[in-house]
Amino acid sequence: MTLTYDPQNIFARILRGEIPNKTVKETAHTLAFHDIRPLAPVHILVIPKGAYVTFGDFAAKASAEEIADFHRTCAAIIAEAGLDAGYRVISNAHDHGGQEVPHYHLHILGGAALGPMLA
Ligand code: D5M
Repeated sequence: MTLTYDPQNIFARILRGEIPNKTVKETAHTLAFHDIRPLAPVHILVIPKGAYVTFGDFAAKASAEEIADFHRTCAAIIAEAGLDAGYRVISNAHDHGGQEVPHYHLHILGGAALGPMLA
């Protein structure tokens, strides 16, 4: 499985400011924005600013500071979005995972009962 990072992927272009986004939160290492095709009332994408392809790539190679910043940002978003009744966090990887954009991202979904994950 190749982990070569494509600098022309859509999220890289968002990070360079070439494509607009609806920003939810931005930190030194992390950007969060609304998904363009929401699957739930709340559907936020969280991406590291570094060039990582998948969850595994990020977890293996990112610095402790990047990893902490990313997850603390996710926690802040979950708290600020008022997802007290529950939420789902998903990351798709490569072909079998159905990954469309080859820059690591987490989907934060909530705002309604989502049902069983594979329904
Ligand atoms: O999901 C990639 C997700 O990225 C998918 O839910 C659509 C979303 N997307 C694609 N382009 C944009 C832009 N320009 N803004 C916001 N959201 C976008 P995956 O996990 O890779 O299958």
